[in-house]
Amino acid sequence: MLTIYSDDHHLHHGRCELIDGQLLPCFEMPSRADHILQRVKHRELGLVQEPKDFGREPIQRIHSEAYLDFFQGAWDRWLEHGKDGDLLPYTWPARTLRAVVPTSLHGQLGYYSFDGGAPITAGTWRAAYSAAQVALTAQAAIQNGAHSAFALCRPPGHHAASDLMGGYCYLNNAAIAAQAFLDQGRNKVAILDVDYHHGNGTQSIFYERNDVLFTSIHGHPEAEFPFFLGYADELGDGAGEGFNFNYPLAAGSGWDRWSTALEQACCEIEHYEADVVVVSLGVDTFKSDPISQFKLDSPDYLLMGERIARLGKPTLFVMEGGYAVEEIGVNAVNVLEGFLKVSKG
Ligand code: Q9C
Ligand code: ZN
Repeated sequence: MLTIYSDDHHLHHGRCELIDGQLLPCFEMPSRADHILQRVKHRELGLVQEPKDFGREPIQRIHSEAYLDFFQGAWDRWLEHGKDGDLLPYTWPARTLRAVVPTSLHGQLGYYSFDGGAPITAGTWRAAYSAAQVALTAQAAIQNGAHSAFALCRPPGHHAASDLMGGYCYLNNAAIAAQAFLDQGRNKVAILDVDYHHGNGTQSIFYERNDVLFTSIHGHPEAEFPFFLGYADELGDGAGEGFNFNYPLAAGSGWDRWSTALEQACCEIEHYEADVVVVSLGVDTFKSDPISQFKLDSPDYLLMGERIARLGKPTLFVMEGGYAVEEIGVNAVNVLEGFLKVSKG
Protein backbone atom coordinates (compact mmCIF):
# COMPACT_ATOMS: atom_id res chain seq x y z
CA MET A 1 0.00 0.00 0.00
CA LEU A 2 1.25 3.46 -0.93
CA THR A 3 1.77 5.89 1.96
CA ILE A 4 1.73 9.65 1.44
CA TYR A 5 3.64 11.63 4.06
CA SER A 6 5.13 15.10 4.49
CA ASP A 7 7.64 16.21 7.12
CA ASP A 8 5.74 19.52 7.21
CA HIS A 9 3.65 18.17 10.09
CA HIS A 10 6.60 19.04 12.37
CA LEU A 11 5.75 22.70 11.78
CA HIS A 12 2.71 22.24 14.02
CA HIS A 13 3.60 21.65 17.63
CA GLY A 14 1.21 23.15 20.17
CA ARG A 15 2.61 23.70 23.62
CA CYS A 16 -0.21 23.02 26.08
CA GLU A 17 -3.86 22.05 26.30
CA LEU A 18 -6.32 22.44 29.12
CA ILE A 19 -7.62 19.02 30.16
CA ASP A 20 -9.30 18.04 33.43
CA GLY A 21 -8.38 21.40 34.95
CA GLN A 22 -4.70 21.02 34.13
CA LEU A 23 -2.44 22.54 31.52
CA LEU A 24 -0.64 19.55 30.03
CA PRO A 25 1.64 19.21 26.99
CA CYS A 26 -0.51 18.73 23.87
CA PHE A 27 -1.43 15.08 23.32
CA GLU A 28 -1.54 15.72 19.59
CA MET A 29 2.24 15.89 19.06
CA PRO A 30 4.66 15.42 16.13
CA SER A 31 6.10 12.12 17.40
CA ARG A 32 2.71 10.52 16.64
CA ALA A 33 3.26 10.73 12.90
CA ASP A 34 6.96 9.90 13.26
CA HIS A 35 6.12 6.61 14.98
CA ILE A 36 3.58 5.69 12.32
CA LEU A 37 6.05 6.43 9.52
CA GLN A 38 8.70 4.35 11.28
CA ARG A 39 6.29 1.40 11.51
CA VAL A 40 5.25 1.76 7.85
CA LYS A 41 8.90 1.47 6.88
CA HIS A 42 9.70 -1.30 9.35
CA ARG A 43 6.83 -3.44 8.06
CA GLU A 44 7.68 -2.61 4.43
CA LEU A 45 4.09 -1.62 3.79
CA GLY A 46 5.03 -0.08 0.45
CA LEU A 47 6.37 3.11 -1.10
CA VAL A 48 6.33 6.34 0.89
CA GLN A 49 5.88 9.43 -1.27
CA GLU A 50 5.68 13.18 -0.75
CA PRO A 51 2.40 14.93 -1.48
CA LYS A 52 1.78 16.92 -4.65
CA ASP A 53 0.41 20.43 -4.30
CA PHE A 54 -3.15 20.77 -5.60
CA GLY A 55 -3.48 24.31 -4.26
CA ARG A 56 -6.25 25.80 -2.13
CA GLU A 57 -9.05 25.06 -4.62
CA PRO A 58 -9.92 21.50 -3.49
CA ILE A 59 -9.80 22.67 0.14
CA GLN A 60 -12.28 25.44 -0.69
CA ARG A 61 -14.74 22.79 -1.85
CA ILE A 62 -15.15 21.98 1.87
CA HIS A 63 -14.03 25.04 3.84
CA SER A 64 -15.34 28.59 3.44
CA GLU A 65 -12.95 31.14 1.97
CA ALA A 66 -13.46 33.43 4.96
CA TYR A 67 -12.41 30.63 7.31
CA LEU A 68 -9.34 29.76 5.24
CA ASP A 69 -8.30 33.42 4.97
CA PHE A 70 -8.67 33.79 8.73
CA PHE A 71 -6.71 30.61 9.48
CA GLN A 72 -3.95 31.38 6.98
CA GLY A 73 -3.48 34.91 8.29
CA ALA A 74 -4.06 34.43 12.03
CA TRP A 75 -0.45 33.84 13.07
CA ASP A 76 0.86 37.02 11.39
CA ARG A 77 -1.88 39.03 13.07
CA TRP A 78 -0.86 37.50 16.40
CA LEU A 79 2.75 38.59 15.78
CA GLU A 80 1.50 42.11 15.03
CA HIS A 81 0.03 42.08 18.54
CA GLY A 82 3.58 41.45 19.73
CA LYS A 83 2.79 37.91 20.93
CA ASP A 84 4.59 34.70 20.17
CA GLY A 85 2.93 32.06 22.35
CA ASP A 86 0.25 29.71 20.99
CA LEU A 87 -2.89 31.44 19.78
CA LEU A 88 -5.87 29.90 21.61
CA PRO A 89 -9.54 30.97 21.66
CA TYR A 90 -11.39 31.68 24.87
CA THR A 91 -14.84 33.08 23.94
CA TRP A 92 -17.39 31.40 21.69
CA PRO A 93 -20.80 32.52 20.36
CA ALA A 94 -22.77 30.12 22.60
CA ARG A 95 -26.53 30.43 23.30
CA THR A 96 -27.79 33.98 24.05
CA LEU A 97 -24.82 35.50 22.16
CA ARG A 98 -24.77 36.55 18.50
CA ALA A 99 -22.79 34.68 15.85
CA VAL A 100 -21.44 37.88 14.33
CA VAL A 101 -17.90 38.09 12.94
CA PRO A 102 -16.06 40.57 15.18
CA THR A 103 -13.10 42.53 13.85
CA SER A 104 -10.60 41.54 16.54
CA LEU A 105 -8.29 38.54 16.24
CA HIS A 106 -9.61 36.84 19.37
CA GLY A 107 -13.20 37.59 18.46
CA GLN A 108 -12.71 35.97 15.08
CA LEU A 109 -10.83 33.07 16.64
CA GLY A 110 -13.86 32.38 18.83
CA TYR A 111 -16.15 32.67 15.81
CA TYR A 112 -14.09 30.17 13.78
CA SER A 113 -13.61 27.55 16.52
CA PHE A 114 -15.72 25.42 18.84
CA ASP A 115 -13.23 24.58 21.60
CA GLY A 116 -9.83 25.48 23.01
CA GLY A 117 -8.17 22.33 21.73
CA ALA A 118 -6.75 23.63 18.46
CA PRO A 119 -3.87 26.05 19.10
CA ILE A 120 -2.52 28.05 16.18
CA THR A 121 1.28 28.20 16.12
CA ALA A 122 3.74 29.65 13.60
CA GLY A 123 3.59 26.56 11.38
CA THR A 124 0.02 25.37 11.91
CA TRP A 125 -1.36 26.62 8.61
CA ARG A 126 1.49 25.10 6.59
CA ALA A 127 1.24 21.79 8.44
CA ALA A 128 -2.54 21.61 8.04
CA TYR A 129 -2.33 22.68 4.39
CA SER A 130 0.24 19.94 3.74
CA ALA A 131 -1.92 17.36 5.53
CA ALA A 132 -4.78 18.22 3.19
CA GLN A 133 -2.41 17.78 0.23
CA VAL A 134 -1.33 14.42 1.69
CA ALA A 135 -4.99 13.32 1.67
CA LEU A 136 -5.52 14.66 -1.86
CA THR A 137 -2.39 12.92 -3.16
CA ALA A 138 -3.46 9.58 -1.69
CA GLN A 139 -6.94 10.18 -3.11
CA ALA A 140 -5.41 10.80 -6.55
CA ALA A 141 -3.52 7.49 -6.34
CA ILE A 142 -6.82 5.65 -5.86
CA GLN A 143 -8.47 7.70 -8.59
CA ASN A 144 -5.61 6.55 -10.83
CA GLY A 145 -6.31 2.89 -10.10
CA ALA A 146 -4.75 1.93 -6.77
CA HIS A 147 -7.07 -0.21 -4.64
CA SER A 148 -5.93 1.45 -1.42
CA ALA A 149 -3.69 4.20 -0.08
CA PHE A 150 -2.68 5.61 3.28
CA ALA A 151 -2.72 9.36 3.90
CA LEU A 152 -0.48 9.80 6.94
CA CYS A 153 -2.07 13.13 7.86
CA ARG A 154 -1.12 15.29 10.80
CA PRO A 155 -2.73 17.39 12.21
CA PRO A 156 -5.94 15.33 12.08
CA GLY A 157 -9.12 16.63 10.49
CA HIS A 158 -12.44 15.00 11.40
CA HIS A 159 -13.52 17.55 14.04
CA ALA A 160 -13.05 20.48 11.63
CA ALA A 161 -16.29 21.73 10.07
CA SER A 162 -16.70 24.01 7.08
CA ASP A 163 -15.72 27.11 9.09
CA LEU A 164 -14.69 25.74 12.49
CA MET A 165 -11.49 24.38 13.99
CA GLY A 166 -11.43 22.34 17.19
CA GLY A 167 -10.49 19.01 18.73
CA TYR A 168 -6.89 19.24 17.39
CA CYS A 169 -8.30 19.68 13.85
CA TYR A 170 -8.14 22.57 11.33
CA LEU A 171 -8.79 21.23 7.84
CA ASN A 172 -10.98 18.18 7.33
CA ASN A 173 -8.61 15.97 5.35
CA ALA A 174 -11.09 13.10 4.93
CA ALA A 175 -13.90 15.40 3.77
CA ILE A 176 -11.58 17.17 1.32
CA ALA A 177 -10.58 13.81 -0.16
CA ALA A 178 -14.19 12.57 -0.28
CA GLN A 179 -15.23 15.71 -2.17
CA ALA A 180 -12.31 15.27 -4.59
CA PHE A 181 -13.56 11.76 -5.44
CA LEU A 182 -16.98 13.22 -6.27
CA ASP A 183 -15.48 16.09 -8.28
CA GLN A 184 -13.48 13.55 -10.28
CA GLY A 185 -16.51 11.53 -11.29
CA ARG A 186 -17.34 9.11 -8.50
CA ASN A 187 -21.00 9.24 -7.50
CA LYS A 188 -21.10 7.83 -3.97
CA VAL A 189 -18.50 7.99 -1.24
CA ALA A 190 -18.87 6.24 2.11
CA ILE A 191 -16.95 7.53 5.11
CA LEU A 192 -16.23 5.13 7.96
CA ASP A 193 -14.97 7.06 10.98
CA VAL A 194 -13.35 4.68 13.48
CA ASP A 195 -11.67 7.34 15.63
CA TYR A 196 -12.64 7.17 19.31
CA HIS A 197 -14.27 10.60 19.05
CA HIS A 198 -17.31 11.41 16.95
CA GLY A 199 -16.35 13.06 13.64
CA ASN A 200 -18.59 16.05 14.20
CA GLY A 201 -16.92 18.12 11.48
CA THR A 202 -17.34 15.47 8.81
CA GLN A 203 -20.93 14.76 9.83
CA SER A 204 -21.87 18.43 9.69
CA ILE A 205 -20.23 18.95 6.29
CA PHE A 206 -22.24 16.16 4.64
CA TYR A 207 -25.35 16.11 6.83
CA GLU A 208 -27.74 17.33 4.11
CA ARG A 209 -26.20 15.35 1.26
CA ASN A 210 -26.82 11.89 -0.13
CA ASP A 211 -23.62 11.60 -2.18
CA VAL A 212 -21.57 10.98 0.97
CA LEU A 213 -22.65 8.39 3.53
CA PHE A 214 -21.23 9.12 6.97
CA THR A 215 -20.86 6.35 9.55
CA SER A 216 -19.06 6.76 12.87
CA ILE A 217 -18.29 4.52 15.86
CA HIS A 218 -17.29 6.49 18.94
CA GLY A 219 -17.48 7.16 22.65
CA HIS A 220 -21.01 8.18 23.60
CA PRO A 221 -21.25 11.99 23.38
CA GLU A 222 -23.32 12.05 26.58
CA ALA A 223 -20.00 11.37 28.30
CA GLU A 224 -17.30 12.14 25.76
CA PHE A 225 -15.90 14.87 23.57
CA PRO A 226 -17.30 16.50 21.40
CA PHE A 227 -20.44 16.13 23.61
CA PHE A 228 -22.75 18.14 21.34
CA LEU A 229 -22.98 15.84 18.31
CA GLY A 230 -22.74 12.14 17.53
CA TYR A 231 -26.00 10.74 18.97
CA ALA A 232 -27.70 7.77 17.34
CA ASP A 233 -30.80 9.77 16.36
CA GLU A 234 -28.82 12.00 13.99
CA LEU A 235 -29.80 10.44 10.68
CA GLY A 236 -29.25 13.31 8.23
CA ASP A 237 -31.46 16.14 7.01
CA GLY A 238 -33.24 16.94 3.75
CA ALA A 239 -31.66 15.04 0.85
CA GLY A 240 -29.22 13.65 3.40
CA GLU A 241 -31.87 11.96 5.51
CA GLY A 242 -30.94 8.30 5.92
CA PHE A 243 -27.30 8.88 5.00
CA ASN A 244 -25.83 9.45 8.47
CA PHE A 245 -25.28 6.68 11.01
CA ASN A 246 -23.80 7.09 14.46
CA TYR A 247 -22.83 4.19 16.73
CA PRO A 248 -22.13 5.70 20.15
CA LEU A 249 -20.69 3.18 22.64
CA ALA A 250 -20.24 3.24 26.40
CA ALA A 251 -16.91 3.81 28.09
CA GLY A 252 -15.12 0.50 28.59
CA SER A 253 -16.26 -0.98 25.28
CA GLY A 254 -13.87 -3.58 23.87
CA TRP A 255 -13.62 -5.41 20.56
CA ASP A 256 -16.81 -7.37 21.23
CA ARG A 257 -19.11 -4.34 21.30
CA TRP A 258 -16.95 -2.31 18.93
CA SER A 259 -16.93 -4.99 16.22
CA THR A 260 -20.73 -5.35 16.46
CA ALA A 261 -21.01 -1.65 15.63
CA LEU A 262 -18.46 -2.06 12.83
CA GLU A 263 -20.60 -4.84 11.38
CA GLN A 264 -23.64 -2.52 11.39
CA ALA A 265 -21.70 0.33 9.79
CA CYS A 266 -20.35 -2.03 7.13
CA CYS A 267 -23.90 -3.24 6.40
CA GLU A 268 -24.97 0.36 5.77
CA ILE A 269 -21.97 0.94 3.50
CA GLU A 270 -22.76 -2.22 1.54
CA HIS A 271 -26.42 -1.26 1.24
CA TYR A 272 -25.40 2.22 0.02
CA GLU A 273 -23.33 0.65 -2.78
CA ALA A 274 -20.52 3.16 -2.37
CA ASP A 275 -17.98 3.57 -5.18
CA VAL A 276 -15.19 4.21 -2.74
CA VAL A 277 -14.61 4.16 1.03
CA VAL A 278 -12.75 6.79 3.04
CA VAL A 279 -11.69 5.57 6.49
CA SER A 280 -11.09 8.23 9.13
CA LEU A 281 -8.46 6.15 10.90
CA GLY A 282 -8.11 7.06 14.54
CA VAL A 283 -6.53 4.50 16.86
CA ASP A 284 -7.44 6.29 20.09
CA THR A 285 -9.78 3.33 20.71
CA PHE A 286 -6.67 1.57 22.09
CA LYS A 287 -6.89 0.24 25.67
CA SER A 288 -4.08 2.43 26.97
CA ASP A 289 -4.87 5.62 25.07
CA PRO A 290 -4.30 8.42 27.60
CA ILE A 291 -7.47 10.43 26.78
CA SER A 292 -9.92 7.69 25.73
CA GLN A 293 -12.07 4.97 27.30
CA PHE A 294 -12.30 2.02 24.89
CA LYS A 295 -10.42 -1.23 25.30
CA LEU A 296 -9.22 -2.34 21.88
CA ASP A 297 -5.96 -4.27 21.81
CA SER A 298 -3.32 -4.24 19.10
CA PRO A 299 -4.42 -7.49 17.35
CA ASP A 300 -7.98 -6.11 17.11
CA TYR A 301 -6.73 -3.57 14.59
CA LEU A 302 -5.78 -6.41 12.22
CA LEU A 303 -9.37 -7.67 12.40
CA MET A 304 -10.65 -4.13 11.81
CA GLY A 305 -8.61 -3.90 8.62
CA GLU A 306 -9.77 -7.33 7.47
CA ARG A 307 -13.45 -6.40 7.87
CA ILE A 308 -12.97 -3.13 6.01
CA ALA A 309 -11.27 -5.00 3.19
CA ARG A 310 -14.23 -7.38 2.88
CA LEU A 311 -16.31 -4.42 1.73
CA GLY A 312 -14.37 -4.96 -1.50
CA LYS A 313 -14.16 -1.22 -2.28
CA PRO A 314 -11.23 1.02 -3.18
CA THR A 315 -10.27 2.41 0.21
CA LEU A 316 -8.49 5.56 1.31
CA PHE A 317 -7.18 5.53 4.88
CA VAL A 318 -6.81 9.01 6.38
CA MET A 319 -5.00 9.27 9.71
CA GLU A 320 -6.92 10.93 12.55
CA GLY A 321 -6.36 10.49 16.33
CA GLY A 322 -4.43 8.12 18.59
CA TYR A 323 -2.37 9.33 21.56
CA ALA A 324 -0.66 6.24 22.94
CA VAL A 325 2.41 7.30 21.02
CA GLU A 326 4.53 4.20 21.66
CA GLU A 327 1.87 1.91 20.21
CA ILE A 328 0.32 4.19 17.59
CA GLY A 329 2.50 2.84 14.78
CA VAL A 330 1.70 -0.80 15.47
CA ASN A 331 -2.01 -0.11 15.84
CA ALA A 332 -2.44 2.08 12.76
CA VAL A 333 -0.32 -0.14 10.52
CA ASN A 334 -2.12 -3.25 11.83
CA VAL A 335 -5.33 -1.89 10.28
CA LEU A 336 -3.54 -1.48 6.96
CA GLU A 337 -1.90 -4.92 7.16
CA GLY A 338 -5.21 -6.56 8.03
CA PHE A 339 -6.73 -4.82 5.02
CA LEU A 340 -3.95 -6.00 2.71
CA LYS A 341 -4.15 -9.59 3.98
CA VAL A 342 -7.75 -9.82 2.71
CA SER A 343 -7.64 -7.57 -0.34
CA LYS A 344 -4.56 -9.31 -1.75
CA GLY A 345 -5.71 -12.81 -0.85
N1 Q9C B 1 -8.14 20.40 25.55
C1 Q9C B 1 -8.93 13.65 17.79
O1 Q9C B 1 -8.80 12.53 18.24
N2 Q9C B 1 -10.11 16.65 24.24
N3 Q9C B 1 -9.27 14.68 18.56
C2 Q9C B 1 -10.62 17.71 25.04
C3 Q9C B 1 -9.42 19.87 25.28
C4 Q9C B 1 -10.26 16.85 22.84
C5 Q9C B 1 -9.51 14.50 19.96
C6 Q9C B 1 -9.55 18.46 25.78
C7 Q9C B 1 -10.07 15.55 22.12
C8 Q9C B 1 -9.93 15.77 20.63
C9 Q9C B 1 -8.66 13.92 16.35
ZN1 ZN C 1 -10.06 11.01 18.43
